Amino acid sequence: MNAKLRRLWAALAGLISAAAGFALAELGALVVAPQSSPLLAVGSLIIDLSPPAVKDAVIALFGTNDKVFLLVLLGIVLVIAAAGAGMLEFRTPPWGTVVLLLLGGVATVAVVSRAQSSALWALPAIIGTIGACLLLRLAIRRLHDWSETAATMHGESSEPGVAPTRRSFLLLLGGSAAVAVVVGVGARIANAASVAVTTVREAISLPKPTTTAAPIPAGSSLDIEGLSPLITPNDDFYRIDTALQVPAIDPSTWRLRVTGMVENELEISFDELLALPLTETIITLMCVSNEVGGDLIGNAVWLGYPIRELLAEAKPQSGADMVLSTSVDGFTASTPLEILEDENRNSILAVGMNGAPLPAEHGFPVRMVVPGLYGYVSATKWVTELKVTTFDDDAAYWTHRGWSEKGPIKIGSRIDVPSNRASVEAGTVAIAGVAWAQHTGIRGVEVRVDGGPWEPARLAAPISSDTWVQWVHEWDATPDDHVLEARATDTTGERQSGTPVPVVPDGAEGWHAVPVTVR
Ligand SMILES: Nc1nc2c(c(=O)[nH]1)N[C@H]1C(S)=C(S)[C@@H](COP(=O)(O)O)O[C@H]1N2
Ligand SMILES: [Mo]
Repeated sequence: MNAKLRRLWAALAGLISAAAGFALAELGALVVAPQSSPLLAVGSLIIDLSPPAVKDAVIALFGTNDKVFLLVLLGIVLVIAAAGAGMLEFRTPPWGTVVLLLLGGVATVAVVSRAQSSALWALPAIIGTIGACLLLRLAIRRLHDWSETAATMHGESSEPGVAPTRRSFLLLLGGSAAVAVVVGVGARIANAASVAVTTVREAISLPKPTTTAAPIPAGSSLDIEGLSPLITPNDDFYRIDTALQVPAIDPSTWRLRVTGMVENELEISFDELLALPLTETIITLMCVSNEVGGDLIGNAVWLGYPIRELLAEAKPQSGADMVLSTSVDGFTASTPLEILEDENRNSILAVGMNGAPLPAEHGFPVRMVVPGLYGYVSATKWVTELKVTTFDDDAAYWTHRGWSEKGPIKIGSRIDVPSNRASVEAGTVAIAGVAWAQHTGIRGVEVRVDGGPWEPARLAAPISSDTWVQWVHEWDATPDDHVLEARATDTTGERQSGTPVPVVPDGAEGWHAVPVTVR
């Protein structure tokens, strides 16, 4: 192998390593945040940093193609730098690696300097940089092996000793290139799509509700530090789904179809849905997988259209007893038809959450919310179809996996303060938390210390039977280790059971017990 050929192979190794790094970063951005992709971040940084004179000149020359020009220029610079890194690494290691590290450093700075970035956004660029450096070192080592065996064999590449070293270099390079192109392009397209949907979402202004939720009663929020807020902010709302990547749905292409055992199959677009009289309703959503004391529960103000109205228009046939809702990602939930048709239950197709369009991870543009049922049998996000059917004929995603086909939420309560294993000062200590019995309502909560007598807690004014309620109990704490427990009673008199039951197949049971130390 002559020197020129070696340099060429080394340059190619540099290029493919950089490409693999970018692909890895795009893949990371799929998980972290689409805006954390270094490719566009570097472009934006250059736009922001270039002096106005340069910008004007570029715009004068290329007009509206200025961005294209910039990206092409950036691409050329990157190709030269990456190829150079390969050649440097071959001749004077580790200088090629240093060049890649520098490029990665610039990309990382570009990402974290973007508007609204978080420190986490640096991760894709860092992972990509590490991947690129490792690949470059490995590839160059193999190139050395190949060129050394070739040299000892007097350059006879047909010699048996040369073939394996050559093959392992070419395989590494070819394999990495193929994976980088497939993964990189795929992930880039997905990231671009979700950035586009984010932009669309931010431009949406939701209509005012025709029916507003009754005002939240005074005194329903207790002012106790550490107690869960009555309304859970969107950013703190628990998220549970099977989606590896949050679906990116353009609302202008979104349709909901009502199908199956109905007189009138129907289809509705997002704009048509927004034009209907919308209802505002406060509902506490909860996951069946919530352990006793867990945080897979949240309360939000939802804006949406009553599902019963849509069903009334579709006219379910007699014999139907279930609605199988399907998400764009294939997830399904089975909800009793009777519950969705119930005049006294605000089951809605939600478009808004706490005054904003649904966040992408909570089902943008449209999801279901049903009071009183666990999310897995009712709260389909990114919903696209409601099939009226029967429990005999159809089963939902989690039913196939061993969970109960029906999932009414069980009565429960949680102690928020003092927190688990907290150390508190002796004297009056507020024991406070939340309790829920969705669509039935909470009558009371009791608290006990060290298995002693149950004492009634003070309930805050509830918003409605569909929401959780806050409670507090003033405890005269004496120095020692103690265990606090709480139990709730619903408005029918049913008391929360203390016998532990696991979450599978239809929700956990038991009292939340919190050990604390009083000093
Ligand atoms: N498309 C889709 N919708 C889904 C799920 C899912 O996996 N995919 N999970 C359900 C479950 S188990 C719960 S508890 C709720 C959670 O909703 P959240 O993530 O908005 O809190 O969504 C429900 N809707
Ligand atoms: Mo869930």
